[in-house]
Amino acid sequence: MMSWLPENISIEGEEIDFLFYISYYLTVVVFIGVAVAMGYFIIKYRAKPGVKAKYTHGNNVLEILWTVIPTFILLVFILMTQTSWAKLKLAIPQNPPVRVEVTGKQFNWIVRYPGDDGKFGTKDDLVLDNQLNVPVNKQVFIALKGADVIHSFFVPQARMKQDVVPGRTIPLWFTPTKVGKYEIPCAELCGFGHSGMNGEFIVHSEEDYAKWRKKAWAEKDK
Ligand SMILES: [Cu+2]
Repeated sequence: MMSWLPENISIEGEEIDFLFYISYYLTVVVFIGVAVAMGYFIIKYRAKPGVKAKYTHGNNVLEILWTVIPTFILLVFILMTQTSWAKLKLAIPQNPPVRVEVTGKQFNWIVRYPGDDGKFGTKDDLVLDNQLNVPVNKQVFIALKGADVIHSFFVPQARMKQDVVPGRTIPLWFTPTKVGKYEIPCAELCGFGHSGMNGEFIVHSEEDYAKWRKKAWAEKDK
C-alpha cells in the first residue's frame, strides 16, 4: 500500500496504520465523488435564458439514504477499531520486559528507569531528561505522568500518542521493531516552550542496550 506516513516502527502501529488507511482512502473516494458530482451539476444546471429553476422541498428517500449509509460506515469503523482499542487501552501487559516512567514537565520529558531491582523509587533509579532508551523487539511499558499541565507523549513512527494528565498515571505500551533514533514531540500545547519540548526515543539492538545500561549506571554512580 502506498504510504504517506513516516515508516512505522512498532508491531502495534501496523493495526493503527491499517485503520488509518481504510478511513483515509474511503475519505479520498467520497471526496472525489462529491467534487466530480458537484462540478457536473454546476455545469449541467447552469443558468440558461428562459429556463426557470425548479423549487424543491426536499427528498425523503435521499435524506434517509445519506443518513443511513454514513451511519452504517461509522458503525463498521467503530466495530473494526474496537478490537485494537480494547487490546491497546484495556489489555495492559502485566509483566512487560521493559518498564519506564515518563513525566511531562514544562518543557521536558523526564524519563525514570528502574535499576536492576526492577523497582521505581529506589536508589538505583536512573533519571534522564528527554532520552528514552529501549531495546528492540521488546514490549515497552511506559507509565505516563504529568507534573504541571497537560502534555501529550507522541512517537509518530510508533503511531503512539497519549495525553499526559497531572494527577494521573496513564499506561502506554508498544513494541518497537526497528533500531534507530526517533523523536518524542509534545503534542499538546503546554506553554511558551511547547515547540521546543522534544525528546529522543532511542531503540537499541539488544547488545547495544545492555552496553548503554552499563555505561549509564556507571556514569550515574560517579
Ligand atoms: Cu507541549
